[in-house]
Amino acid sequence: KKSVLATAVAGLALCAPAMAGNPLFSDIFTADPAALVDNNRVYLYVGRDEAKAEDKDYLMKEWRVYSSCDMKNWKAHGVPLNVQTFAWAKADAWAADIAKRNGKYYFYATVEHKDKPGKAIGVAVSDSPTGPFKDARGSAIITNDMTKQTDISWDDIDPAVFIDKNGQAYLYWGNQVMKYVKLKPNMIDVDGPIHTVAVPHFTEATYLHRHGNTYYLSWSREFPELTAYSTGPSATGPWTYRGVIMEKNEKVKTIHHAIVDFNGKSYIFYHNDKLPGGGEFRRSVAAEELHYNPDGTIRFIPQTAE
Ligand code: FUB
Repeated sequence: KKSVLATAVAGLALCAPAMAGNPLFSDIFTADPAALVDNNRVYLYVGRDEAKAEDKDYLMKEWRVYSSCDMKNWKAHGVPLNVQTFAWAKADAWAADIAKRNGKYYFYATVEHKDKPGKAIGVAVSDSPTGPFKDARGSAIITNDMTKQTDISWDDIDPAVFIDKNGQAYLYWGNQVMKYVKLKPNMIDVDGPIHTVAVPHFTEATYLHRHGNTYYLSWSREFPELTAYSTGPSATGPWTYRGVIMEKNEKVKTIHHAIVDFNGKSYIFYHNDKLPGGGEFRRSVAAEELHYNPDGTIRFIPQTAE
């Protein structure tokens, strides 16, 4: 029989920061990571790529959630929500992001709208990071009206939610044009006008985080995509372009990322095509440690198999 001390030490060893091999999950194809650190665990939300090898488009119906206390051992928690969670949506569980406020978890998700043109963003809520989530407002928080000549049906995708130190929440999103809007404290309504942000070669997959007193706005640039970033003194800039932190993938053109601090280290999650049988519509989520230089810039991150 193990002593209480031995059990505690074993538990600690299990939760010492380590890195699992990449890709993180090998039972299914996964894409578009979103991450949340909560109660000493990192929760990783991914879209499930269900396309067959010969398919020429995404087939994504649900999100999956995994969690870890050490970045090495991942627990699968199943399907916290899917396209049907939003009665007004008809397909495409594309990229998402999550935030916690007042003990509730708010999940912002890209889906194809049933009645409005193209993609829209919904928000679902749960009392637990592993779900189940339910539609928080019964309608999309962001829709595409296709009123401008330049509008494309997928320009309202890839939400990134950020809650600032003063409690103000922001939703960033977009494809080709980066947009953001303030959120009301209820996290489910927008507060004020939609703004656009000009960053070099913006494609999609906006991400906003803070490290120390610096705000980091990152995104996928060009196509095939590289991960690039700017820094600024506030959640709305002004932004100074700092360069590329991750090179494009070998085969798959997208790379969608998320960045978190966890257990005293920083990590970037992204997707590539490294799971056997992988490809454009059969992606796999991976993680790397991310290092900040003393001047606050981010060191270039090579992709590894570790
Ligand atoms: O997974 C579908 C779309 O591909 C995402 O919304 C984009 O970020 C890109 O990864």
